[in-house]
Amino acid sequence: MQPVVASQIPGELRRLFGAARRVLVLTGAGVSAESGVPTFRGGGDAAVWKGLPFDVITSLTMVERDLSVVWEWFDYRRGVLESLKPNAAHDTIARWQERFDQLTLVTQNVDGLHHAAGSRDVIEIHGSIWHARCISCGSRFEIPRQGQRPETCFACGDRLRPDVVLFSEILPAGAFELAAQRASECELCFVVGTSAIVYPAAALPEIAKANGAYLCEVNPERTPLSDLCDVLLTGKAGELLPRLN
Ligand code: BJW
Repeated sequence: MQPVVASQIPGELRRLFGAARRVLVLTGAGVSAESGVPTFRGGGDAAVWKGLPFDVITSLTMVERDLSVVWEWFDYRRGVLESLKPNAAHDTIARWQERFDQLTLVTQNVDGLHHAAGSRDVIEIHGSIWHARCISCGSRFEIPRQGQRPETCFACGDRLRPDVVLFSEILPAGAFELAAQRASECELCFVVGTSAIVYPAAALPEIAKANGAYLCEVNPERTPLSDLCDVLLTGKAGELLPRLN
């Protein structure tokens, strides 16, 4: 069946939103676009990260070949993020955790803005720009908002890299498994601000749908997932999500 395309909240979605107990939200770069965070691939008039193509710089090859260039890129991005704040989409999703028996928030974003908005237990399936990880022993360290980032591992002394998931790398232990479990249990699934081309993240709404969930995409543009959805809310997340409350 073709999805309903809407820029206002359709009655069926409003009814399900009122009745649902288990809800999963998958977010991507578009949810942070209205905070001023550039996206990776554009869409919805969002700004795009500039510089080296991100899939070159965020590659395992680059980590192995020139870790200092990779750090330069992530230091720059943390610098951009320092002054940015959560927007109405982050705030709305954070409030939903009080509304539903089980609200699972899975984000592909590494920017920490869901935490900043007050969301708890966020499943960060692509890691966090605010953490570093040892290339040898895997120990993780928080990067302070102010001051120096740690250069070497406090546990074994080896070099640190950004604790983010690059192409061809596996996701943080247990993160996808938990997200997939919650996707298979949810009644309502929101897919917000993602181009839905990066797997396995993009498989989560597919799992939800296969297990009977109602699927709602929130995006100014269509994605490869759109045809699977029950409703497409066409527009900006920060404008549309608050209308559900
Ligand atoms: C708005 C808006 C507004 C604008 N409101 N919306 C199965 C099939 C095919 C391929 C694979 C597969 N399994 C694995 C792969 C390989 C690969 C993959 O998926 N490749 C595809 C590109 C083809 N996946 C992996 O390698 C993953 N690892 C893995 O699977 O390990 C096991 C394995 C290994 C080897 C072989 C097989 C299996 C790891 C993926 C890691 C992704 N990493 C990155 C970088 C993170 C670090 C960093 O930040 O630099 O994650 S890539 C980049 O893309 C980043 C993002 O999280 C991710 C997704 O991007 P996102 O969030 O969707 O952003 P955009 O920019 O693409 O889209 C923005 C959207 O917002 C647009 O739609 C706009 O319209 C919209 N928008 N304004 C709402 N206001």
